[in-house]
Amino acid sequence: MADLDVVVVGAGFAGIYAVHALRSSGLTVRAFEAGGGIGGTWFWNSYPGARCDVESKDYSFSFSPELEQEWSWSERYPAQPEILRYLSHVADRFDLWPHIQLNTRVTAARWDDDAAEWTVTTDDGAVVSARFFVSAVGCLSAYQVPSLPGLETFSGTWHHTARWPAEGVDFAGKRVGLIGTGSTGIQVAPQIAAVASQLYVFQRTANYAVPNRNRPWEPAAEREFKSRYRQYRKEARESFLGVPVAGTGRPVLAEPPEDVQRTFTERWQAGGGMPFLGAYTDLLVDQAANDVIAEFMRDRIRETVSDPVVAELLCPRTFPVGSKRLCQSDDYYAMYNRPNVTLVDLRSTPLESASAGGLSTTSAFYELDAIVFATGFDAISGALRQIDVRGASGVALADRWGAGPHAYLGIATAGFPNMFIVTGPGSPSVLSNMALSIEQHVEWIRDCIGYLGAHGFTTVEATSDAEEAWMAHVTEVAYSTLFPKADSWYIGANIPGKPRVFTTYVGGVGPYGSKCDEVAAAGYPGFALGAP
Ligand code: N01
Repeated sequence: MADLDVVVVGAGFAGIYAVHALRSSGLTVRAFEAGGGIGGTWFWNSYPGARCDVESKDYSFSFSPELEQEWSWSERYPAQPEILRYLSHVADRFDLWPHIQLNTRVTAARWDDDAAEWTVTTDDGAVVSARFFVSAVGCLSAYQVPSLPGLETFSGTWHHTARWPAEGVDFAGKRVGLIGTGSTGIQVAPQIAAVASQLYVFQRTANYAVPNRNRPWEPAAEREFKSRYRQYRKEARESFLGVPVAGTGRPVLAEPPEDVQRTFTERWQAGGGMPFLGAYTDLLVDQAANDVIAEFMRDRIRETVSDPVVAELLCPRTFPVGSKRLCQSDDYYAMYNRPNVTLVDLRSTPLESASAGGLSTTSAFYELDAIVFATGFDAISGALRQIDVRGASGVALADRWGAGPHAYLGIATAGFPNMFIVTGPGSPSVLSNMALSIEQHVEWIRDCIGYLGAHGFTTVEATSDAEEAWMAHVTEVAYSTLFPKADSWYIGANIPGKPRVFTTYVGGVGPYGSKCDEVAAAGYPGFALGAP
């Protein structure tokens, strides 16, 4: 008999809720977390300026009406320390700590065909068996530092934003080089510029950012909102992104230009990426429509950045707006008006190497005391592939996913019985409100395990046919949009040699949830259920 019913890997939003939901249904559960604290991505990414780009009222658990009433967010967009305090409160309130083992990395998981259980090995050498193996490793956990010749000789300090020292980094009076201008780079840059003597931003691809318009959540507004929280959560589950967004419901190309300007300006003033991209129905499916929003955004950059040459370098031109994560910042573009900030264009002068004193491009040497890498992640599949996961007949997950990650409904992959992936490849995951998508997945997994027990089954495994058909659908929907046009981490383009496969389901959170519900209600077609 297995030691546990379920082993969960990770204790971020997904692992925390998995522990709670599965325990509440009577199962024995242990979560292993590599970090020294809970929080997952929010534990590791403690760089200055780290803040969620989904509003706190959305980026929070909905499973407990009491929890959502008693917790008060201080701001519209939650900062990293506040998210960690929230998750810690959740762990206290629901007594989850005894079931989470910190500072423990899962190194291997092996399915035993005969015993019909998983054997899980951790980096302290311990081995535990479980009937089910739930990956809650997160989509953005395996960070990447680009191979930069000479980095080992650099005499200053360097850090990746996803492994930020808990004690912080003192940039006061330092010359700092920042590589990367994605969501992270755009958040951390103004914070460094405020204290460093000089900040060089090494930009390979200019990026779009909309204002946050972050502000405190006033008590009166909070009270009013909380009086209708339940209804709001329901609307969120049925929505496209996992956040109810009111669009005009019309295509931008059919709209008079003055109305378009007014609509975009209003949404720009209100702040936030989702309402901006959700303003019109064709922005993410029609290049001509996207060109309209792109030009509006480039105009905002030009009117913010005083040096016209720098402004033009900051104007994105190589991908449709929204096909990479739309960044959010109230101070990124204006930062370039500071005398201590220099933009280095890596398109015209690529980065060549590091040396003891700094970084060299093909045209100049930059003397630096510190380097910050905001260079992203081996996303979606990277963290799970770092574990030696072996399914039926000893097949390695890394081999099974050699041509790209795939999973039926984004939850389970053929050949790996009793293994579930929270927000895995083929689910809306990173293109949705992750907190909500995590809850939906965890509840589906809990109900599936409950169904097996109630009907005398012990194993569940996605069939190859169902998985293939689902991934074909995921691909078809993706290629009806502009998303695949970008060289983004969504499609694996940021990792040398990674297969170019778009694995996020962009058919909408609401329709996706209905499909999952239908599968459960019909007795799990597309899955093979087995009895002893
Ligand atoms: O990573 P990224 P991120 N030389 O991959 C550059 C979430 N998130 O950590 O575009 C030079 O987006 C790379 O350049 P290019 C969010 O989902 C959310 O910023 O490949 N540059 C790019 O500029 C987000 O999408 C929040 O040409 C190199 C940057 O590094 C996801 O995390 C906050 C390079 C990487 O951008 C990842 O964001 C933060 C090289 N060799 C993150 N290699 C919020 O909620 C890479 N780059 C607000």
